[in-house]
Amino acid sequence: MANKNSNAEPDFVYVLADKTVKTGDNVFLTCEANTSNVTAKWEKAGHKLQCVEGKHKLSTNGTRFSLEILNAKPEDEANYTVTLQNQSGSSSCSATITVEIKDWRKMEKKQEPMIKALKNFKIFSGEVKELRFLLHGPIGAGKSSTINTLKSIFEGHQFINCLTGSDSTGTSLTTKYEKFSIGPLPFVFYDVMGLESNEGKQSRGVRIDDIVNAFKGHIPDNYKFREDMPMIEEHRDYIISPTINNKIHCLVSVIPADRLSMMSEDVINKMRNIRAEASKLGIPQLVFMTRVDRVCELTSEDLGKIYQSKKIREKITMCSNKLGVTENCIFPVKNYHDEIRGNEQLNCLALQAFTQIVYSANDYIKNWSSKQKQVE
Ligand SMILES: Nc1nc2c(ncn2[C@@H]2O[C@H](COP(=O)(O)OP(=O)(O)O)[C@@H](O)[C@H]2O)c(=O)[nH]1
Ligand SMILES: [Mg+2]
Repeated sequence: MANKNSNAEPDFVYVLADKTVKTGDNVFLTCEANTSNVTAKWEKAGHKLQCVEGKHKLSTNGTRFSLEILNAKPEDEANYTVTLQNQSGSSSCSATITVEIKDWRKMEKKQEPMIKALKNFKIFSGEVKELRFLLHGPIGAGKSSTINTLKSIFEGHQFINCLTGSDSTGTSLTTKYEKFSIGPLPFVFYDVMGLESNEGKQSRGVRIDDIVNAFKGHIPDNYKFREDMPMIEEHRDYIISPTINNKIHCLVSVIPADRLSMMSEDVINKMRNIRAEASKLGIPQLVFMTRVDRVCELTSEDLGKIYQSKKIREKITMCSNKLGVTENCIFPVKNYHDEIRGNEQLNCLALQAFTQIVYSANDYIKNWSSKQKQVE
């Protein structure tokens, strides 16, 4: 190389290359000049790079000029430029660093092991015929759709729109205490009438005292809830001495991700009150956050990337703050909605969430069992 040390105008032998890294990785940008008789100036997004100790490492080795960025963070994502200069002139090149967020939760990729585990699941106590889940949440949250999704996984066919309401319905479709089974599994769902709040009017939907009655096992199947009065002992169908088989074993709050920020105080307060009542009775509680495809393009295009999505993560944090639930109790799900075919990723998300509520309900049964033994 004749002009390596001469006063030639700087030029690049190798230019910087674009890099895509995960958070926490180190990134190495390097270029090679035609001469070592140059100084290198680095820029980030068009401004002089402010070197930070422990973050940036600049180095020169003969004709090689490098920048190392340690422990990449989303804020390191930018276009970086190096300008080589000497008395004969200058030359620049740029590269973009993209920082992907690491999966913040593990996504199960195979549905079969989860399906098998649920099919073989044995309830802790032989006295308990089935684990009973109560789904509650605002109208249009996706409660019926969630049941449809699980049914379609275990019953092998699609259940689009047979139970679900339309997006625009102003009032709830579900008014009965109706039981939904999931194939032959010992798990049943009750989908209680939506929690409504109609423009300034009082909140409607199932009364909190009736939800508590359901928790405790006083409400029979197919009871039609009334807004004006709760179920009372004097009612001919009131279950006076409920057994464990009449009670609710796990509460599932269903929250639509795309409407979270618009939910009224009224509905939120009602949900918080219901959760508080469940806590008093020792009933485990989890949250299904539905309609995730509506809030994140990345997720909508590839459900497998849901746990890399910043938007979904933000929604989970928002949901956690609003409802006062820890983030690890919130499960994002997407329901069958306009799909024609089954989708394994969609099933996996639903199955992960379902598995959690099954284990939580079973924990409730374990507690109940050990209390029974103490009494005996
Ligand atoms: N895009 C999308 N739409 C959904 C999802 N879950 C439910 N929906 C739609 O949201 C609307 C309300 O759902 P529905 O299950 O009837 O809500 P419910 O009132 O809580 O029972 C329906 O049009 C569903 O098709 C989802 O995960 N993604
Ligand atoms: Mg419904």
